[in-house]
Amino acid sequence: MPDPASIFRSLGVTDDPRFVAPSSSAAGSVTSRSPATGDSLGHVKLDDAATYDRLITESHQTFLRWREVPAPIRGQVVRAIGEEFRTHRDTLGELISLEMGKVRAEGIGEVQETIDIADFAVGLSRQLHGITMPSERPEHRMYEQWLPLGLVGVISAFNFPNAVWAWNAMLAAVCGDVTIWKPSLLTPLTSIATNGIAERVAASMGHPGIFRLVLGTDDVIGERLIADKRVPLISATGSCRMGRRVGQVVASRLGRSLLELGGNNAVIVHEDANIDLALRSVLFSAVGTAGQRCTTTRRVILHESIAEQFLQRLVAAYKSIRLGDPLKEGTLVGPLINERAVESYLHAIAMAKEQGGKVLVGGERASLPGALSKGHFVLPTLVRAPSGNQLPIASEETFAPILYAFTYRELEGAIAMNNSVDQGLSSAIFSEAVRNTDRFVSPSGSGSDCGLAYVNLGTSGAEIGGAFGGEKDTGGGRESGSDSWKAYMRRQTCTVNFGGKFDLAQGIRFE
Ligand code: UN1
Repeated sequence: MPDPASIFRSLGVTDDPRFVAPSSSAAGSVTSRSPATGDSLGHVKLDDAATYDRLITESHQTFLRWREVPAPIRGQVVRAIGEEFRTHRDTLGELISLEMGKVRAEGIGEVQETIDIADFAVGLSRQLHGITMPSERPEHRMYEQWLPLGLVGVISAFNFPNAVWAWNAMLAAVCGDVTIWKPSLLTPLTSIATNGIAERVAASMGHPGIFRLVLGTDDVIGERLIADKRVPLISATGSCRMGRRVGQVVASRLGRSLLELGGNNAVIVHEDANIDLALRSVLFSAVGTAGQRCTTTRRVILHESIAEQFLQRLVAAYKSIRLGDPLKEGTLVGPLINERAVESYLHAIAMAKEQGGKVLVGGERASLPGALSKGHFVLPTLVRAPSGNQLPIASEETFAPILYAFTYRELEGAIAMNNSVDQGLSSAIFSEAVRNTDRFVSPSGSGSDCGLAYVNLGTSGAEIGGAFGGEKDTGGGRESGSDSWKAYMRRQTCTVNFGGKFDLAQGIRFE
């Protein structure tokens, strides 16, 4: 097993006093464990309230300096950070794989996503443009400008311990903001490495303190951060339950929140679909990252004419999945993050059976030999809903590789099923006919009600260029590409009178 201390050394991140080697112990710390073996990877000392407070005060001072740096120059700092992630992509990807449990290729893919958003942010640093509009008064001019916002609090989950920070932090940096990152305590080593790389590069270019990491519990740090008026934006990625809390607290202080919460994503496979394509796509979307993406396919809605054939082939594919050590070449599915996740998986399967669902493949904990015997492995599972499609457990998001299969006769019914859950993140349709695919993404909005809609692709694996996020209980926020950067800036409408005459809008006379 690679050793985190030597990974930190090769990444040039050796100065975080919060990291304690696995062989030592430290009071007030949490232990990071490999989900594949249960072994300790090291301990992390948690920050307390006083440290948090000092960090926010310092960060405000940093912000006052950083916002004076012209945006394209800020972009050069982000460019250098992106280059450093490029250099260390594979090593950092392996650390993600080690600590979070996703397979090596996906760990590396996650760092690639960080590199991509850094590139995007560099371009953006010369394009943070506002519009101009004509004034109704002579010799007046109106325009909008976008200004740095301040401190941006980023709360992230264990499943994307590197890229979700980058979606926020790379944009925030070019926008002139300082990022305060509170990562999941299930993946603290990845966050120390990630933030450490960015901070080291920025500091070497004369800009220390733009990227701050605060490690602590929800009680001590999370609650303080979301209630803190000095932090105008909280961007939170995680469960709907967490997002509700964040949304309420931030709204009560009239702050701004950007919420990217749970998904319950469906794929519709129509009778005229390219079945080979649909099978491969559904398989990756449903079992990739062991079902622990917010974009994981959790429901497959099959046209009744192809359902039997599709399920048979899917069962065969599930049986051939190589489950095991995420760092080993050829493994397709690694472990779940911890024992609690295994319990949720087992609970959902028990509920599905009770509700009349039929487990077609999987449905139990996987026992692997040797060092992996203490890992949190489960079998990827396919459950067929009873006829009539009543399977209430399928409306819940269980963060595990469980796919529920439903059938339909008319496309309208399939779209209604797609939209029938509380969450609205990702969705997909497979069909070779534009009549069906464009019905799914109809400009009237009567198709998929999700923030992401795919045609002939699975529900996961978004590119960074688009705005990422969803509707309903998914929280409505948009991160990453397109114009998501606007969330990290404040808008100012400027009206200039260059004529020197007193002239009121709306034709009001005030003589
Ligand atoms: C998440 O699971 O929180 O679209 C993010 C995807 C990835 C991002 C997932 N690009 O699957």
